Amino acid sequence: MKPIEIGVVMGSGSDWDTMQHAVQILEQFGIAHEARVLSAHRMPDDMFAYAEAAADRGLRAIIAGAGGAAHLPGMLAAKTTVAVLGVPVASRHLQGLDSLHSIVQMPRGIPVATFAIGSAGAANAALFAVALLAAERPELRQRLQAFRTEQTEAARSATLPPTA
Ligand code: RP5
Repeated sequence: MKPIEIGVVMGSGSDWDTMQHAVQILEQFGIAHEARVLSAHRMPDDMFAYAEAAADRGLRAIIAGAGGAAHLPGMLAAKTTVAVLGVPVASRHLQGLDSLHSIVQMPRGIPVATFAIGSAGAANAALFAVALLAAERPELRQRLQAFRTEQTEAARSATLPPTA
């Protein structure tokens, strides 16, 4: 079995609908990954243990999704030098603007790469992780380019009104 390279963590099982879009991309590119719930507020000790072990476990990046008072990405970043990619999950009352502000406003010195609210952000965080790995793997770079080409062709062949 290939060693896990990317961790996908989320503050609650209720974040899965959004975060599954990150997992789908990693599966599509054949990247060894894991997905688990890791709540900053409900299981803080587990969160710190995960962050502290991340580098020694060989994780290359952690994609962390959370909603509302979305402290998970920032607190993971506080405890590891592994790259943390933050995904704001849409919250019920504030539609994820709270999540976005919580994740993006990190103090200087502890970066979290922050993506769009919701499923596009989750997918893009995974594509970004693939791009990081592709820096050292030409075959992955080619697959990423093929993904872009396919997307371009789909956009070019779009008809109006849209069908699906
Ligand atoms: C956050 O609180 C989670 O990331 C989730 O987006 C939000 C709501 O969690 P649940 O109450 O649905 O478990 O910590």
